[in-house]
Parts: sequence; structure tokens; C-alpha cells
Amino acid sequence: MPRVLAISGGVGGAKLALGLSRLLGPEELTVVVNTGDDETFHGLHVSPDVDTVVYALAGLTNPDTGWGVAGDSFRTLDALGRLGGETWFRLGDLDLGMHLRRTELLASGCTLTEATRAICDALGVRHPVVPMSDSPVRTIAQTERGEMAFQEYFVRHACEPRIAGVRFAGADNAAPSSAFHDALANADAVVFCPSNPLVSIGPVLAVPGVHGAIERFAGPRIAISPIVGGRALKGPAAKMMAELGEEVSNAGVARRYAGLIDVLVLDGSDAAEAPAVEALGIAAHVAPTVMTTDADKTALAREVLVLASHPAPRRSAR
Ligand code: FO1
Repeated sequence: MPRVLAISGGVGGAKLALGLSRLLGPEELTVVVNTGDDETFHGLHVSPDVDTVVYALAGLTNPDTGWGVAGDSFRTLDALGRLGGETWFRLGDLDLGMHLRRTELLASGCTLTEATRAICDALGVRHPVVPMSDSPVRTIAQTERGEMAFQEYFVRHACEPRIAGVRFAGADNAAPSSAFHDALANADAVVFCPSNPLVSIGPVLAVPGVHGAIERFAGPRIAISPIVGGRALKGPAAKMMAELGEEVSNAGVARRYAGLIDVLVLDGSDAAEAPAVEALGIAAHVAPTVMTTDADKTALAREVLVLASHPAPRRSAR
């Protein structure tokens, strides 16, 4: 099997990561995760996308939300609210254990990579889940109401303010985590999970050296489109693309990944968009991309692995 480097954001990416983990061994799959969404809440370091992937691989995900822990409760947050604390970011009682442990490990001198590894070991997650960087990078939404940290935009304001752009504070001074660096050097294929290209994959690509390394990557580079039928499968990707004046379509996604991918996987319902993608010099592969069940996740992972094993020829735009 090819050694795969999967780049993931939260919920959508975690679904494909789970599918890939069912077909690849821990030496064959590294999941590199966006940390631009990280935030400090109540003094705790919360790393939502890392946790979403970890919980998925540990079989703990809340099936209703795709993030957080199945069966969680919010008694601590309720108590915090009664004491005048902020409760708009819903940290569950069980989930709080994760943030307490991570914060404790970081305070003891661990890097985010080491803290994540310790947590994965404790939860029996054998596939490496790797933060994109051990340096802080924070996604900032530049909105009509001013700049706001990503979770404030995403959760507190429910993505309502119009955005004019996003920036990744700290990215210029960050470096890829060494596990990310090694995985890039050793992988046979790079897979962009069906995550938001702007705010989930964007921060990963903003880490110095990553964009260039993927541009030069010799093996197959595959992205799964998060846009189906002109809408995002989850989250604000479509709204953000539209507000930034980008085409909300598979071709729009392909344009975002220009120079970085050889193949874009689009859903069967969007097969008619394949020629527009191919006109950009990117091969279009049509397959079911909507992952509802675990069988859907494994089936999409299987499609991806076929592509990862048979390099697409490099093409140039027509
Ligand atoms: N998403 C929400 O929409 N509302 C929440 O209150 C919320 C809390 C939360 C707590 C822990 C965690 O790991 C994720 C959480 N998320 C919540 C999801 C998170 O905001 C997003 O999934 C990502 O940051 C975007 O990928």
C-alpha cells in the first residue's frame, strides 16, 4: 500500500481519515491536522481539529455533531455560566478532560506534537495524528465587523459576518512540525481531505515551506472536493468562497489547489462539472464523496488509495 500523508481539518477530514485508517497501517498513514482553529478557553489549550480527528480514530466521536465526545454532558459549562463565565464555545464534561490533559502536557514542556502523541497513545490511536506546526498559528477572519479569531467567527457569530479575507497570524514565523516534515519527505501520496480549502487547508499551506514542498512533490496529489451541488457538505466553505468572489463549484475548489494537486475527486452528482475541472489541467475523478456511514468512509478511502497507487500524469492547463 502507498504511504499516505492526509491533510485534514475537522469533521469532513476526520471522516476520510477514519476510512483511510481502516485500510492502511500506522506506518502507511500520517494525518496532518490544521491548528489554525486552536484557541484558549478558560485557560485551556483547545485544538478542535486535532481533537476531532483523534476522537474519530479512537471511535469516540459524537455522531450528532461530528466533533466532541459521544454521550457528553455540559454540567461543568453550566456551572461556569452560573458563575459568570463564557459558555458560547460548548466544551463538554468529557471533552474537558482532553483539554486539561493537553494543557498540562504543554505546561510540562511538551510540544503540541508530543502532547498529541501522548493523548493518542492513551486512547489507543495507533495512526500518527500530527499537528501542522508546534508554533502557534491562528486563523483570523477579516469581516465586515472587524477581525475576529476563527472560533469567534465560526461558533460565536455562526459565520454570519461577511468576510473580506482570512489571515493566518504567526504563520510567517512557524515551521512545519518535524513529524509533518518527515511525513512529507517519506510519503508516496498526498491527500487533501474534504475540508474547507480556505480555513482548514489554508493554514497548513501557509506554514513556510509546505506549499513549495507539495508543489514539488513527485507522487500523486489528490484532493477530495468539499463542495457538492454548489454547497459545502459541512461548514461555511461555500459562503466564504462566494463572499471572496470565488466560484462555488468543483472548478472553484480546483482553482484554489492549482499547482498542488493532480486529481480532484468530485461527487457523482457533480459529474457534469468534470470537464471544467479538467480544463484547469487537473484530472477529475467521480466517486461518491458524501460520507454518512462508516462504510461510506471506507469506500471513499478505497477510491483515494487506487488514485494514490496510480500516479496521474502531470498536466498543464489547456
Ligand atoms: N462547533 C460549534 O459549532 N459549536 C461549539 O460550541 C463547538 C465546540 C467545540 C468544542 C470542542 C471541539 O473540539 C470542537 C468544537 N466545535 C464546536 C467544532 C469546531 O468549532 C469546528 O469543528 C472547527 O474548529 C472547524 O473545523
